[in-house]
Amino acid sequence: MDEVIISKAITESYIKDLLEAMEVDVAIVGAGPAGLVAAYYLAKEKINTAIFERKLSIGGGIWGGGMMFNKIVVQDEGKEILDEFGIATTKYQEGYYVAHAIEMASALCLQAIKAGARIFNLVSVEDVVIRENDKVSGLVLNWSPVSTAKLHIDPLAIKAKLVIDATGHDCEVCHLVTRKIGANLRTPTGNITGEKPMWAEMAEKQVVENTKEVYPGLIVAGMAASAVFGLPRMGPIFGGMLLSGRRAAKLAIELLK
Ligand code: 48F
Repeated sequence: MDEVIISKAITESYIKDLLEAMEVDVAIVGAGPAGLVAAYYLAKEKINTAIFERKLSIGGGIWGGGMMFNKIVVQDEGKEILDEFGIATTKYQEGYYVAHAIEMASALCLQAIKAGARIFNLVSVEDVVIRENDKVSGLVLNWSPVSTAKLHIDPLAIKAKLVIDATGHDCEVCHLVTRKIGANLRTPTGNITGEKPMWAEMAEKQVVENTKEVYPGLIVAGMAASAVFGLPRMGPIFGGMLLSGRRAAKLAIELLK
């Protein structure tokens, strides 16, 4: 065993992946359920897709289920997506199915990778790249520990034909765009409206309907869509996140044409 060969294998293969992600069709920010599902459906259609995730672990809010009970609930439409990913569900009662949060996080991640999406963990998106007509055209990246340690280190950038903000409740990419460009988002107020209190049924329906291109080059998915469009939150039912991710992928494919 040669330690240097091991080290070269890691660095060379990582750099190859990173170079291939520097000009992508779709860059997804956040590897929660919405981002992972979007990545899977895009990569399955041979769309060059990369996800950038701030944390060490992939899966966002899946792992803790509801209040750390590591189970999640989906409705009929959500179950169809879990079936496609090979995730087991048990029927609780008509229209309500339970899945294991850890199985779900692992399987979404595995299937996104197997479909061909590249996932970069420990990478934070700290800015967007803007081109003609203020179109979002890429991302500015840095290692997550750089901001944690408050290090003064410049980032790197990638180009993307489309960006999906799947950063959850914080809708970080949309915040960057409104703060830095003073942008008019395609929301009723032109701004980030802010999430409303819980109403599961309404929230699940509306999050899918509001998975949209919210700014030129920028699609919003999952809880980020709820926050941007001022929708109610849904709590630990996850069908809306899965369906929103699938819709974001479909929309991206249409826009790329
Ligand atoms: O929060 P998250 O799971 O978002 P989601 O896919 O799903 C929401 C549900 O988990 C749950 C819910 C369902 O009922 O309400 O909350 O909409 O995943 C978002 C991911 O984005 C990462 C963050 O670490 C998390 O894993 N993230 C956030 N900001 C950045 C980021 C950033 N600037 N750069 C990279 N990753």
